[in-house]
Amino acid sequence: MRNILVTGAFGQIGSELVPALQQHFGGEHVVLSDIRMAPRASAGGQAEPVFEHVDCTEPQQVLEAVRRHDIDTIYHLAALLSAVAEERPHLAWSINMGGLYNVLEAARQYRCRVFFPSSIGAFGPSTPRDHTPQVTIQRPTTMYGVTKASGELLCDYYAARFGIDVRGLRLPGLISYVAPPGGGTTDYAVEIFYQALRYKHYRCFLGPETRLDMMYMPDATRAMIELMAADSAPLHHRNAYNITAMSITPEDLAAEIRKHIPDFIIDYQVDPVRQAIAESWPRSLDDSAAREDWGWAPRYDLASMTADMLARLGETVTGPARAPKQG
Ligand code: AKB
Repeated sequence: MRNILVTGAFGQIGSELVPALQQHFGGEHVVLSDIRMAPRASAGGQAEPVFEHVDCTEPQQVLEAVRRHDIDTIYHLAALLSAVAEERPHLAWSINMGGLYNVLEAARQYRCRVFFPSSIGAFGPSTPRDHTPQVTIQRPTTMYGVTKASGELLCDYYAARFGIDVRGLRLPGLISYVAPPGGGTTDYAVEIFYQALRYKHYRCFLGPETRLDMMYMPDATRAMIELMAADSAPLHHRNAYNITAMSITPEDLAAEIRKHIPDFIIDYQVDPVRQAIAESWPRSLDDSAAREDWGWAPRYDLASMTADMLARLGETVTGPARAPKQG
């Protein structure tokens, strides 16, 4: 095998995808890249990961990283999330679309395979919101959504026109204990755990009944690796497959946390910008195409994700993990 390049390697997804890829393929085959500098080397005597400083909006930097490291697969994670993209739409276009274009061009020149993370944000208010089909109306009204829907089309174009093996997932909100998200509409579902453990109180920026799809990060990273490993013949959609694990509201999540922290309180101070974004997205996705074409199935539901998040975060946020709840 040759090597894998991960862009945005220090972001929310990269922080968990990189270790999963290193475990699968060996650390020497995974090249991390980010616009941020690599954290200082640990003194543990372990082999340091290979790192390249890459700004994806600079085509030469992307090409150079692919050439120097003999890359054959790119997981292109560098992107702005929905709320920050709404604040800075020009920058979002430049990073999300310009970055993707540069990665696809490098993939065309060096014959690489590409993974592209699309999102529930690729849908809009005219999309059916419940059990959103794999193939349906895509007229997003956010800049983030515009870049995700356009990104799906650009990936399809490179696949059809240049024969590049580009595959993608429409990811729901991702919940992780490793790295905090930054600037997303679904970030409440991560923040709530930190605040519950620290203060037993969380003020949520989405309304109590705002229903959105979510997924625990170990399921998401497994989905990315499994999709890229799948036989290409049965893949009918590629860019991009709907996947989901749970469709929940802030009230549902708070009630589940209360099973572990009974005096946890949630209240609400709705942010109109993020609320409007959430209301333009699906409430639940139909992921049957992913299940049929490449065997997708989530392993974590609301209960198992919440128990695991609290146990793992408990070690870092408030000292030793509390004993798992029985029954
Ligand atoms: C966001 O909230 O922007 C992301 C997403 C759903 O794509 N987590």
